[in-house]
Amino acid sequence: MKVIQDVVGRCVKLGVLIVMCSVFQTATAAQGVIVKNAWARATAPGQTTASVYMEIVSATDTVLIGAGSPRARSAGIHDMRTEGGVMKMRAVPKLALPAQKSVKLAPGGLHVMLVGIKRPLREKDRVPLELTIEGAGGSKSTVAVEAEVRPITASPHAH
Ligand SMILES: [Cu+2]
Repeated sequence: MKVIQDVVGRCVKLGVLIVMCSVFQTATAAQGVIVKNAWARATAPGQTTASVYMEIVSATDTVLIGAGSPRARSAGIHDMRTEGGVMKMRAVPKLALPAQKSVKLAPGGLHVMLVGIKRPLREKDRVPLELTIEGAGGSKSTVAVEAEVRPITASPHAH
């Protein structure tokens, strides 16, 4: 009898474990957003803003609707355009992430702007970021990203 109870107990525990695992898997799959090569340039003394670049691939059609970082007072998505020979930066409240397409945030274009940096970004620092993603039906999720800080002179292709 004791043996049977143990077996039943184990099965129940195993069942619970399987249910928990599948819940986690669904959460990951529903999000399905992969961020690669996140980086920022080291900041100069007194500089209070910084741009973060990365490559985002979403498994399904989603929208990037916001960003945040504990290293900055606020963060947002920006785009840079040349209008009449002048570089202009504008806020992008919603950035579409079409399914399976690689969306590149790179110098001279899209970037995550950190505003009000609390301490300078130093080479080899890892800057934590949270991206807010809106999926189908308005479901929101966050993706944690770590941006690697590269030398202040780093070009887009530097590694
Ligand atoms: Cu900007």
